Amino acid sequence: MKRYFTILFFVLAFASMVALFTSCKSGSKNDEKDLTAYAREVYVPIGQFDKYYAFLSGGQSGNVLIYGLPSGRQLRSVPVFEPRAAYGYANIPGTESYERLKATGGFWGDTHHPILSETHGDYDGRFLWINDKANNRIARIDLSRFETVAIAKIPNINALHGIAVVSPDTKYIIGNGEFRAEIPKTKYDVSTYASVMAFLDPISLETRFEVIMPGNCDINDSSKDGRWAFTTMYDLEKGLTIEEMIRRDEDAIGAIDIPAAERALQNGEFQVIEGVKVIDPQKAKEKIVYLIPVPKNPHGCDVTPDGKYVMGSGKLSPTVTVIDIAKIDKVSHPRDAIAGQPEVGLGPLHTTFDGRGNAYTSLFIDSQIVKWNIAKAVAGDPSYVVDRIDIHYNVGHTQATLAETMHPTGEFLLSLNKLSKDMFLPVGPSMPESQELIDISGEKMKLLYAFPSEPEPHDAVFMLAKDLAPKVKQVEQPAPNAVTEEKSRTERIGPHEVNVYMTAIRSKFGLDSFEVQKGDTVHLTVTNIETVRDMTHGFALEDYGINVAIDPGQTKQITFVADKPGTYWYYCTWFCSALHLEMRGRMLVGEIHG
Ligand code: RUQ
Ligand code: CUA
Repeated sequence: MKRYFTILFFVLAFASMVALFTSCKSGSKNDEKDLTAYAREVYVPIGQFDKYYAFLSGGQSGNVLIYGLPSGRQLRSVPVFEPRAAYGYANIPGTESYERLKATGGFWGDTHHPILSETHGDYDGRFLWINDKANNRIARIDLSRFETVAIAKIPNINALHGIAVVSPDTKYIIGNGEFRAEIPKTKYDVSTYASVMAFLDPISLETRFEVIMPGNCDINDSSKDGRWAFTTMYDLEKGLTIEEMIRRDEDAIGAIDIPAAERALQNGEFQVIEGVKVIDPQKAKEKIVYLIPVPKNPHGCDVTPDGKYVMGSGKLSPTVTVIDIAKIDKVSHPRDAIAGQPEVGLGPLHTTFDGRGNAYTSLFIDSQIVKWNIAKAVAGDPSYVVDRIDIHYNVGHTQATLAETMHPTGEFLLSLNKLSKDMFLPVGPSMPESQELIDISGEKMKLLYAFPSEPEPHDAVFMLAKDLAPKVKQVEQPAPNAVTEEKSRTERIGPHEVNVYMTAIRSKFGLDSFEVQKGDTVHLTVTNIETVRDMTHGFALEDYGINVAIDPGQTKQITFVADKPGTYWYYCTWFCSALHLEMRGRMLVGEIHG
């Protein structure tokens, strides 16, 4: 057994390299005769909408990518942990978005897991959350405007990795630390290394409490009834090097009894560390954390749509461990909660569901998606594997449409592949990532097509367009500080401070010019007074590093110091009309102050 794992480890480590030399045979991806049929399945005629929104994490790009499915057309990307001048997001000191990033850990993030808000176990279209593994942050995106509205840093966590909504009504967002380090981090001390699971308020993102875990954590999910928070744990050895982390053949899925943790909290069984109530389950009266053994270094953690099972995908073991959730606190040994452990292939990373009793597991090493029947696997029926399909290449996450809800649609599955190699035109030594869309509506899976993306989508979630599109705002309601056309003006409020107010509408700013003095602090307020969707204007000020986008109805405020004398044109950056180029004005910076 030991030898098998050692071999498997090396296979895993070198899989990408080997695949690079062996799998570059374009044209072998689909059966020629099926191509038109497949194309018809994904073709969305001009003027018609995609059936699904797909939200993909942007990984080290620090954003969220939004695609329409099945077309694979990219609709937008939402900047989260990175500045984006085009939208005026976090690119100008003093603005809310800029100061929020600065205060929570900086202007770059590593986003992994997008999750959607739920009501009664189904998506309600209000919010999307995404983690920043690199800076231990979480962000909330308001889906009525596809904009990041809140970001928080989670205390006592190193590498905030798995996040999940606590079903069915989003009571908490749970987030774990993948790495272990000192808690609290006051000095170097290996003996205090730990990892925690944090329970966050979904709106304020405040950490309500944390639970210390007996090892590291990786990927999370929750039971459908709000009772359990689950996490895969791949380093129960508490190793510090790769060799130490893979020493044992057994790790675990950790299950946190949420009501028991809440009771411990009420009974004062916690310590406040870094301002957060931290529960040490070893000191609690009630049992809070259960460890269900799973083979060596598991990865994905996925609860079935009916809430019956939680599954740990094997990674270094060719199996998926199926755990009967109802048995976790009933059996004398946690091992007895295991309902099945089907072998699925090499390098299983994540499992997703179609709501018809089938599971789909991504196989990183085999570069395959395997479809298997859950009931058969649990019953020990050897014919549990239904189908396998080759993907291109080295799939990480895989997600089926609405698989995280209680009502999956079982229509499409996205294979989020780590390497694209020969799939697209070369764009340098580094290639785009490859997402493959698979039709899972029938018995056999059908690979429809692939589309590239910026690096690198880790995970994806989907919403039916009909459930979200009607909730998306068309124009903003005027804010209390909105400027009206008659009120465009300049107002000196101090010897070195000026307020400037102006409107923007096709194709004119409220002020053709305004005058300030060198050294003045300028508080600029611009309101877009358009009343129709899509008429976004921009305000860019040449040589001052300023650009904002102002959506219809929206008001933006920017403060800067006019530290250079002379004439500086401001102009609209969104091509809004035939007179877009003329939509500009001058900031005149005098030298009265010397
Ligand atoms: S992890 S390839 Cu960051 Cu989601 Cu599994
Ligand atoms: Cu307004 Cu271009």
